[in-house]
Formats: sequence, C-alpha cells, structure tokens
Amino acid sequence: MERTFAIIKPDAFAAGHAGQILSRIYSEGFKIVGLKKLYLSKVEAEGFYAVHSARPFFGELTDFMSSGPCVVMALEAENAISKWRDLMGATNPADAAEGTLRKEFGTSIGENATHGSDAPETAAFELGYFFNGLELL
Ligand code: 3AN
Repeated sequence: MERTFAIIKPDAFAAGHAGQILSRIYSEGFKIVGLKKLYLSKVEAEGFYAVHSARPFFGELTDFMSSGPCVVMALEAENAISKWRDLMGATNPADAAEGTLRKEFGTSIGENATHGSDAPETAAFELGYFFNGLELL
C-alpha cells in the first residue's frame, strides 16, 4: 500500500465539483485516509509550491491556489501515486484523456481541478505539509 497527497483545487471546489471528484476517488478504489477543507494564504501556497518558485508561472499559480477554498486529501491504494496521476490526466486539460478528472473538470493548464504528488519524496513532503500523524490514523 502507498499513500499520495491530492488536492481538489479552488476552481473545482468553487464550481461544485468536489462531490463528483470524491465519488470517483471512491469508485476507483482509493481509501481516503485524511481530508480537510482549507483556504490557503498566499504564503502557505508559496511554501507548498516552493519547488516551482523559479518558474515563470509561480505568481499566477500561488495567486490561484490562494484564491478560494480547496480540499486536501491523503489517499491510499496500491501504487497510489501513479494511480492518482492516471486518474487526474495530463497537466493541461486540453491534452488530458477522456474520462480523466482534468479532462472533465479542468479549464486551463493553471486551473486544472486537481493536484497529485509526482513521486514518493514529494508525497512525503506534501502529506507532512498538510497533515500530522494523528490525522492519518
Ligand atoms: P502536475 O501538477 O501535473 O505535476 P507541473 O508539476 O508541471 O504539473 O505543474 C505544477 C502546477 O503548476 C500544476 N498544478 C499546474 O496547474 C501549474 N502550471 C503548470 N504549468 C503552468 C503554466 N504554464 N501556467 C500556469 N500554471 C501552470
């Protein structure tokens, strides 16, 4: 079993898609080990995306992630990291495959409905950024 970190981003939450995304998470066989709604500050979003701080879209990305409430989750499954990234689809919704969450709910490369860790090291950092151990029992 593996754990990954996932976000229902502010665009999808504001559009009322959290319920449908949670339904897909269950039907695809993930266990939701942790879940909370948060309204990130700009500084909290910058800390989360620090690895992207040199990218030209860093300001836009952290403005968007602090623009409204989101839902953060710890998901558990076999190969959870790749399984969740497969379910999300490509970063740009225009390139995402049919049936993926970003295809269905994303509107642009920035406002793409969901986030998922891309490797075990990033999953460990991201899970620890938002959840303490007692919240993931
Ligand atoms: P992924 O989330 O699929 O791993 P990354 O790591 O390439 O994608 O991008 C990190 C975040 O930055 C993504 N959540 C994405 O929405 C955002 N992003 C990537 N490219 C752009 C861009 N050109 N303009 C705005 N936001 C972007």
